[in-house]
Amino acid sequence: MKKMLWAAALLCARLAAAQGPAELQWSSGEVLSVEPTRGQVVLKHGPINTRTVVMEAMTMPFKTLNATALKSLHPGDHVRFVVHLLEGEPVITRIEAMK
Ligand SMILES: [Cu+2]
Repeated sequence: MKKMLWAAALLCARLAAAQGPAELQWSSGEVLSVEPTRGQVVLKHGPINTRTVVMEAMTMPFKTLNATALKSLHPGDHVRFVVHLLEGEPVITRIEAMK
């Protein structure tokens, strides 16, 4: 009985890791330029270490899934963002300015 509970708890933890809100892995950076019409933002980002994307700190352009979120961003803004590997390319799925 104890073993079954343990197995269930483990399974829950795995499911949570795979799809729960806790899965959001934020990275941080600074906006250098933003092009909402192209859904693109250039970030000077810190080290990224998520399940699918690992990078040293660098400056690079990112595509975003949500171009609307870019409209409120400006050069110089400090942001946090969630990046995923989509078709082999890092794509930002969430981005928001830090106050
Ligand atoms: Cu990078």
